[in-house]
Amino acid sequence: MNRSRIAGAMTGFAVALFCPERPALAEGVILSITGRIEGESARFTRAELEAFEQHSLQTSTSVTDGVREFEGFLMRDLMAAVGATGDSVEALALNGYQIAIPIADFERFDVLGALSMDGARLSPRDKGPIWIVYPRDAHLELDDIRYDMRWVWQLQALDVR
Ligand SMILES: Nc1nc2c(c(=O)[nH]1)N[C@H]1C(S)=C(S)[C@@H](COP(=O)(O)O)O[C@H]1N2
Ligand SMILES: [Mo]
Repeated sequence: MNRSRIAGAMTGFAVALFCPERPALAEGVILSITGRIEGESARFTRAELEAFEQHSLQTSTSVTDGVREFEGFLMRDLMAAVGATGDSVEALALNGYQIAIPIADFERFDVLGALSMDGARLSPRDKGPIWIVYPRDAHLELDDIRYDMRWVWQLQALDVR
């Protein structure tokens, strides 16, 4: 082994030693899914989430003015992709907000994992990178505080239960 090989090996060792893998911070990953799915966990980059069929919906929200257009993947497609078998998902946001959402919501309604609003990417400063958005204006029953609570913005992780 020459010097640079040895140096390279030592750097790799140091990185492995001092930077243990933290799933939520793995490079480019914006969403981690755990719990009752196929495999231990699933991680998605923005590009991987954009590779799902993209859907858009227009709705008013409880936190913005007027009607907005959201675009992203269907939560039901995400559940299918990870092989979710549970009854609910515990959604966790970057700000620590956490709430259980019945998976049945994703079957009954076209609930989006929205990645953009009005054509602009959602950033962590502005409800991004992922905002769970319900088609509220299309279903009277969704205009309800119980559903408003499930509009998790800054979504970071889902645990299927
Ligand atoms: N990340 C995150 N998402 C969240 C919340 C929150 O605090 N953090 N509040 C929830 C609640 S309780 C409701 S009613 C709606 C609207 O929240 P707001 O009325 O506090 O603006 O967003 C939901 N999504
Ligand atoms: Mo709320």
